[in-house]
Amino acid sequence: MQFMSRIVAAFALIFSLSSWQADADSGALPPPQGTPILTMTGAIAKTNADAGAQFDAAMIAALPRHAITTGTPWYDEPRTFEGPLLRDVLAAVGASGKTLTVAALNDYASDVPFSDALTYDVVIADRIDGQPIPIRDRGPLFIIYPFDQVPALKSEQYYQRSVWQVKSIKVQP
Ligand SMILES: Nc1nc2c(c(=O)[nH]1)N[C@H]1C(S)=C(S)[C@@H](COP(=O)(O)O)O[C@H]1N2
Ligand SMILES: [Mo]
Repeated sequence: MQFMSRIVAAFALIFSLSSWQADADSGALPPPQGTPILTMTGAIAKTNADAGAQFDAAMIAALPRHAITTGTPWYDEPRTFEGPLLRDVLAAVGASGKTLTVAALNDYASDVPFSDALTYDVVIADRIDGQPIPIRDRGPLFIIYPFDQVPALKSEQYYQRSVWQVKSIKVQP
């Protein structure tokens, strides 16, 4: 495991030194039918609105799903967070860049290295223990790293990047 984590760390370093493009998903991005809950802007190849690329809850729910059961600083017990992988959301808009500026409904914002999305199975959770996440419980979208699966992530640096009440992601070169 020690060896593997060194390999992971080495790749993370290499990723951090270059700009990365998510695997471009072919096809157009349809406009949202419902209320947009996530707006992507910046270095993205696909848009569906003047504001950039907007997703409603159904569009987020239609992406491939991934679940992480982990303890976090926000809840006393481990919870199961489910939603698309951050890297799949980036791919869906043809994002390329180095830094993701993730902003929240409460005006918090955090810079997330693009490489985190490739190195770790980071989820943009829209469900907690199988239920939609209310805004008062840090929803509707919550960035969750696999903390229990990769214990090195249990640090203030990654907690700061775990933005809850996510409303927008700006892809910076
Ligand atoms: N939307 C939002 N996400 C956020 C924060 C915040 O204030 N708002 N604080 C960040 C920081 S600095 C940390 S350490 C963790 C834990 O913050 P909390 O204990 O205030 O929830 O959430 C991160 N995500
Ligand atoms: Mo923090």
